[in-house]
Amino acid sequence: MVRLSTLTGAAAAWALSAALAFAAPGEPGHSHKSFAAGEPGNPQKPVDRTIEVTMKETEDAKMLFEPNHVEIKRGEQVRFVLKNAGQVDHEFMLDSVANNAKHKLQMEQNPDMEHDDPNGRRLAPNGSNEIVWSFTKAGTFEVACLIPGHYESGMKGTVVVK
Ligand SMILES: [Cu+2]
Repeated sequence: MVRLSTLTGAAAAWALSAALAFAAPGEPGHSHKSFAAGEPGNPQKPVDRTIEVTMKETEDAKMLFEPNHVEIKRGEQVRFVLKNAGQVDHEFMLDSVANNAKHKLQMEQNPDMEHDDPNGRRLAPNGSNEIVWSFTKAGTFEVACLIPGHYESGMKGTVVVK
């Protein structure tokens, strides 16, 4: 009985060290990215609202989102239906002002950077796409186009979650 438990203990210790060895740094783990403005929507659940957002340039050389201000109740799941009515690519990035500012700097250094973020879409002219987003957090967030020069030309909007 005593010998058996000793053996079992040794085997358990070996198994534990082996497990630790396999979990050593460098193992490609998947991290759960967290988002400032809530979280990616759940396609199994119905959406509470659909909001159409048009991206375009204007004749006086501005670029914008229409609408550029939306108010949402915390807990709502929203479908953003995005349309690029302009003549150049545009993006829709939903994030905190701080995260968009950081991301914008990265885009300035690497204008061709491709991203496939659940909180953003890039649309070619005449393109359309959508994002279903769950607004789980209250706060004031930002929608921005981070293609160099576009934000400065007016491509930003606010999303207030109450
Ligand atoms: Cu743009």
